Amino acid sequence: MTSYESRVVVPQDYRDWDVTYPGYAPALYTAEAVTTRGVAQGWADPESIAGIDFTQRLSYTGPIATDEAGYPLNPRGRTGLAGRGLLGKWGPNHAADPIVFTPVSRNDGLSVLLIERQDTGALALPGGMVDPGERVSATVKRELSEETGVIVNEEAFNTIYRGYVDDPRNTDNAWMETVAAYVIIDGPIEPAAGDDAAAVKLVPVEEAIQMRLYANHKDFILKAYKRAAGSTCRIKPS
Ligand code: RP5
Repeated sequence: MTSYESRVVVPQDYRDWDVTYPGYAPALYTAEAVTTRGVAQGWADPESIAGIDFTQRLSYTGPIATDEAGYPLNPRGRTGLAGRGLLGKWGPNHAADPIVFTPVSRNDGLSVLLIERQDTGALALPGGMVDPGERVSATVKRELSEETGVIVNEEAFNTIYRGYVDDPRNTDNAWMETVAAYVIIDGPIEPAAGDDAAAVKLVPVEEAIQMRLYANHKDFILKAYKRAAGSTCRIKPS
């Protein structure tokens, strides 16, 4: 199997692990890049979970539940696919998402800085994975700089979300979690696409929330926008 298209459809009423779902037998899939390159480069766990103590792994959703065989269980329930898919870690995979607002010149509103992801083509926040041992606040700054060229001090960001991400790569045994943090830059800024970004776009927030965005990034933007709208705390572009 090479794609996620082999997910079985799980009816909403059967998502919860506490609900018995007789005959639930999802395909087991972990991308080869994870088990080869990922393990060699240190961003992926080995295929065997022996030696992983899930009580010692941080999840913003709470203690990590495991099945009879010891595999971590997605806190949102069944996804229709077992294994890690494209994700490196068994259980939570940690990311950080910078949300940059900047005034729209033609009116009083704010624009949000988005990237076009190279993997799916979807518009998304310029987020990325936390490197081993990296502080999440450093990841927020680094990912913004790598993907858009915009440089903002770590201290300028306001955290508005820590938790599960409704990412299309999530499986029964591996899922995305993030810290999303926003900043208002009193423009103008000149972002440029880099790293995983095929393009960068400044989109008026009012338009962005009508668009289809990657995962549940729209929820993070809305949450930050509500907070930002009442804020007078803006930084100058560097
Ligand atoms: C999403 O995947 C996170 O919210 C973050 O934006 C992103 C991190 O993964 P990569 O962009 O590094 O693939 O779940």
